[in-house]
Amino acid sequence: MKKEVNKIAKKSSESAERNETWANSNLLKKAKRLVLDRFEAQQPQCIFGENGICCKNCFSGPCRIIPGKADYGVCGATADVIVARNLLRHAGAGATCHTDHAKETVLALYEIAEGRASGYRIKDKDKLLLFAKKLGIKTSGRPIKAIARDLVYEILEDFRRQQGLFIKKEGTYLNWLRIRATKERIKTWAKLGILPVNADAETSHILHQTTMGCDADPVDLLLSVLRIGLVDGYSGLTLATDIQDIIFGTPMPVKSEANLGVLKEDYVNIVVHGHVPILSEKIVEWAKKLNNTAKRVGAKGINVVGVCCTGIEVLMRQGIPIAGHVLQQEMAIATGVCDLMVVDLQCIYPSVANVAQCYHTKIVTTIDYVRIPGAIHIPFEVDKADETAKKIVKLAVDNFKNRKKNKIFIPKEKAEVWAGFSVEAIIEALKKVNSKDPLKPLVHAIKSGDIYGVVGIVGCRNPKVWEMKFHEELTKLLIKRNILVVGTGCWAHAAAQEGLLMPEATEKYAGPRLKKVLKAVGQVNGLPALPPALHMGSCVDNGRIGVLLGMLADYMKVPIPMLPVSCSAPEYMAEKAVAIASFFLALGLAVHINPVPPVTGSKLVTKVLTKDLEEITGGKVLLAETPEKAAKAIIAHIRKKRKELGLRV
Ligand code: BF8
Repeated sequence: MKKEVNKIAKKSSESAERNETWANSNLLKKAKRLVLDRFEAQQPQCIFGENGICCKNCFSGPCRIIPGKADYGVCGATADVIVARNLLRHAGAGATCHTDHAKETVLALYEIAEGRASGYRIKDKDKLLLFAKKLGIKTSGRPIKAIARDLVYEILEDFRRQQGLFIKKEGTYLNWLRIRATKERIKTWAKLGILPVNADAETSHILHQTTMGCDADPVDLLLSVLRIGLVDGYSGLTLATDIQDIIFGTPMPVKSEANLGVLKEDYVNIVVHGHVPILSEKIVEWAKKLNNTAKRVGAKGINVVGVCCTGIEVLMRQGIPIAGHVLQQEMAIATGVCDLMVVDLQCIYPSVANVAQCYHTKIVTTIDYVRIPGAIHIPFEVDKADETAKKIVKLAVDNFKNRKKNKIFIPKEKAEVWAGFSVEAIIEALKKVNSKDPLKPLVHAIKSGDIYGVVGIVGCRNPKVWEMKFHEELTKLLIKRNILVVGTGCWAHAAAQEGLLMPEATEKYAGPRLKKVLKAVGQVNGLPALPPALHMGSCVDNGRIGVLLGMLADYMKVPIPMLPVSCSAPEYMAEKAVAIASFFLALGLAVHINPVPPVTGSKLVTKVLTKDLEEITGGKVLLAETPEKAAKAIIAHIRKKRKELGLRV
């Protein structure tokens, strides 16, 4: 075993020197390789866990399935049951991250509507009115805040509706799904009996369903995975994005920079990290207001940069530079110039507080249920947003003097990034080509094969596969084959750092036909070309991908599963990614997932996900462990779809 660990350690340290784009070897040498070292210390990882055949749901266990020796857990659960139950729990946990996020944003809108959150306004009134009308709320002649309050009531119904929950009632399901999903998909989900009724009840229900002695039917458990996917898709992702757009504005294309090189030695550096823009938007605002205060302590000003999805939120709407993806969060501290890292929720390594102890960095937690020993906790509430943000920014300024000069090393790497490609931004860009019928040129390009297909690449960066540069290589392979890539989350950090999210990348990497389209659309929009990979936002912005696909399907008058499109989460790590993948599978997409998800311990679950599901929702899981194999599988799927639609292959 020791030999094996050494082999992996050697392989990874060689890779660390190879992959300089984000893992600067000098920085890693100085900081002892952080997450990569901890990953190596965990080798070899548990094979039962990797195959999904470990059950810890009761205390007769933990049980694990050893084919031919122990085919059943103590209670008699088979590998199929254990794998399906585990998958459902992962999806449920992931969905709660997004539904909590969405609900807190909705409650912030409520406080704004009630006049108790004076630091915020409703920026996208048109979007608010659009959804209000769709939900049958009277809008004409009413103050915007009154309409917002009624909208919140309708949304909260999706978190408290009881009717139809246990006694089936036809036509009772999530309001947000009703107004955001296509009619065809709703019909399909209704037939399958998976339309969710109440987001919170559904996610708590699956804890019960998967407990010892409840559901022992793997197929039924997998149907629940799809239901949770819909909870995630509509009461999590799409809802969070829509309400954030209402409060902070719908993103439009914006240029900025990406990678650790965005940190500046002579500025007070504040890193915003986590997922929720409610806090980070205020930090950005107060950093501007207190810029002169920073000058009084000898800095040139205040430099706010982002990590993970909070970083992306403020990039999308404010053009704030992004310092890095999930694996770079500690590296930002190890530069020695991070004066303060303020975090909200999700994907925050507890280790940031340990790393900060080696430097002068202050870590500030802000959410009641996200605490880290060693961090300063400053509770953030929307009604006191301004005073809290001001306090946090001042703390950073005061800490500038504590820098340890001999510990400073900022990697030079950084790249230009274009972000802000919301669905509305894409439509606006297309309107410059055809103002009356903006989707027409896009659909025409898809039909003619100039755009061979559209692929969403999403999700995390995973230390298991980081040396492959899976995100970057897969993106390059697809755009070379004239496939337009859209994406979100840590993919966007990786793609940006590789220089794939800027107009110049089109000339360098796109296939000739895609290049022609992107240049044409870019040039009427004042750019040499649109980037070949469009940054659609943070992980919750995967809802934008769902909306875009729905619009394309409606325009082409075909169900979503018939579109020449696909998705990939090539380095997924978080349970949230399982929930997102479940949403995409319910939408009817072929979803490439890597590393291989913990389902291979069950032949039945693996078969349902990779084959049978295609007959059920139209979706299926694609397994491929290298960028080349993934590109091949995705392109084959798109070719099949084009053939079925009678398009050129
Ligand atoms: O929600 S992509 S590592 S940062 S989970 Fe986390 Fe994964 Fe990054 Fe944002 Ni998404």
